[in-house]
Amino acid sequence: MRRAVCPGSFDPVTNGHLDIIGRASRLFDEVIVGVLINQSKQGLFTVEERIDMLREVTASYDNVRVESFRGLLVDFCRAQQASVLIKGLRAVSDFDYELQMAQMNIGLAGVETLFMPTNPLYSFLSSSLVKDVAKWGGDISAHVPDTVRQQLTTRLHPTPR
Ligand code: COD
Repeated sequence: MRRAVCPGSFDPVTNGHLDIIGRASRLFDEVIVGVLINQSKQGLFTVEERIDMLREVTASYDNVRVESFRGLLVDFCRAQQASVLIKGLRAVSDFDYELQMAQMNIGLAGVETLFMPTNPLYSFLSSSLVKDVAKWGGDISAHVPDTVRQQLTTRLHPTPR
């Protein structure tokens, strides 16, 4: 079985992430979305909330599964019996660090990284930017699925009691 991992923080998932996950699901028998548990960085959403959102928005893909991991990504790949990582590349600025990680991951455990060019519609999109725009009341409806937009609004602008 050809199995690939799409790793990330997904705090929260954006349409850019979803585009990469959907395209990967057409190339591999199974795609595992790996959500990093990062104890040194607190996100806006808990890992459980991020997983719930990811499961909801990938529910239409039969061959996509969402899991969390801590520690090294290559250890997660080994545990999932996946030898390929899929990463989206937005711009040249992404490439430098992604190349370093790809080379480290192949050296550590022989895990290959395949890069997919971002859909031009989403080439400027990141979770951080979406959170910033949402924080100041900007329209993010073109950038995240509706359920994510609603949860961002509730988290950032709770109704006063
Ligand atoms: N268009 C296309 N792709 C996108 C877009 C977009 N608009 N936005 C994000 N992506 C893709 C990128 O490929 C990105 O890598 C991935 O989605 C996830 O993005 P984020 O921002 O949610 O996640 P990151 O970049 O914080 O995730 C980093 C990892 C979790 C992959 C990394 O920190 C990691 O591997 N950590 C585990 C520890 C480890 O193994 N360290 C050693 C590495 S060599």
